Amino acid sequence: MRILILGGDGYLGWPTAMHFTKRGHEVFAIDNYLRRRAHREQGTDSLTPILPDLPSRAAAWKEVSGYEVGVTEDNICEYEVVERIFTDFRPEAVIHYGEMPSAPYSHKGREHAVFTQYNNVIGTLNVLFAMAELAPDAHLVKLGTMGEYGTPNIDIEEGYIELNHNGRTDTLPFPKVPGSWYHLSKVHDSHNIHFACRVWGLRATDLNQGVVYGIQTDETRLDDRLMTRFDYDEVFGTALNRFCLQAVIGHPLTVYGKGGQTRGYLNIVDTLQCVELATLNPGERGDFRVFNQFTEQFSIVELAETVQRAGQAHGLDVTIEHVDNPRFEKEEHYYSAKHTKLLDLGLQPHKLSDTLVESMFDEIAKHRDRVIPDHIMPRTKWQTVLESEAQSEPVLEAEPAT
Ligand code: USQ
Repeated sequence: MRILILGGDGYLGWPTAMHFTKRGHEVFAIDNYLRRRAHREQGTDSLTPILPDLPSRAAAWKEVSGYEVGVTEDNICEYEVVERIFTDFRPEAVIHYGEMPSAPYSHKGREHAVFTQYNNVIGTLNVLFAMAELAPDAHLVKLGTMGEYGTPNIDIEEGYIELNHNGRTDTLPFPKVPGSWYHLSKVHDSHNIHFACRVWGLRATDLNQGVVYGIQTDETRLDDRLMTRFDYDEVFGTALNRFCLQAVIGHPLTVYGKGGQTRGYLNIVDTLQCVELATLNPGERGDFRVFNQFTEQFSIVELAETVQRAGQAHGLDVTIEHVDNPRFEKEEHYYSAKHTKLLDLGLQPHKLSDTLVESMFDEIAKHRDRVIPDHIMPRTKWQTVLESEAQSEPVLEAEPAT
């Protein structure tokens, strides 16, 4: 299958590119290095020392495995770019990771919120128009987020809910009450994609993914040059990855507020499985499928306690600190989200275990000299925008890297 990967330089995009070529697919990856530039601007970096660009990663992959990934360094917010790639590559599947992925980044101030929504919504709109014009049979596999739903006081369904209202019944998109400008950008995408499926008969799968953790996949393990990025800073790092790094360097685990915030989680190797299952089993033309993509749910305190326990077994002295919550979110709430559609397609979950956490400690410890401790504590606040220390930071331009 000809598979186009948008955001092919990212934490998930690069392992996905290797994964699909190894299974005999023709892969082309595009990225404009948005996250690398955002890191440079805030003085942070990936813990893992990744190769400097996509062409060097593709060359290393070819040398190690013999497989080729086609790459281009460009921006999907420019329609000519998307048109050119669709014309030249003629994708049968489009895997779309190509977005600004951080909730805190979108809360640094007005410009960051505008940039996030412009970048994510316009990029996706360009992809939809290119599909309608040039690849109407292709299947869009879009990375959405569980955060689109928020934390409602009812069970979360997979995308749709049957409602009875004043004696009438309909199946409608599940209500969405997201918790950040970033998560909202994904809600806007979902609405736009659903509309394009209904009106133009495109086919798409929205993968509402939970928080991903992990550092290695079967392919990244083959050679140090194939490593994926690993973010731990307050802007791009996510809960479990941050906690594992904090445990290794002796920083207290940063539980925000009471820590009852519950989310869905999955191992990075299960992201690859889920994306593959969705891609190889497309829906019909006109279908907008929504899969909830996570394997287990935990509260933040449960995660911190798991890391603490694994740390103790590993000889680390791990403490847990409840820091002031920089976000506006419920800290104690009901949470029960369905996630059976990917299991029905054959997903075999790799669940979180103390051994897995300990193996992450070992990987992290190899690069501990690269940690920048100043960027671990949260400083981007949801409610005090004007007082935020990050207010003076520059915003990325929606321009390709030069
Ligand atoms: N949290 C802490 N301490 C930390 C970091 C986070 O208590 O040091 C808490 C947050 O307050 C939040 C929860 O952990 O309640 C999750 O935060 P996160 O930073 O791990 O994840 P989030 O901001 O939700 O975003 C991440 C990815 C995003 C993806 C999303 C899936 O950055 O791209 O869409 O996870 S989900 O959370 O299901 O919406």
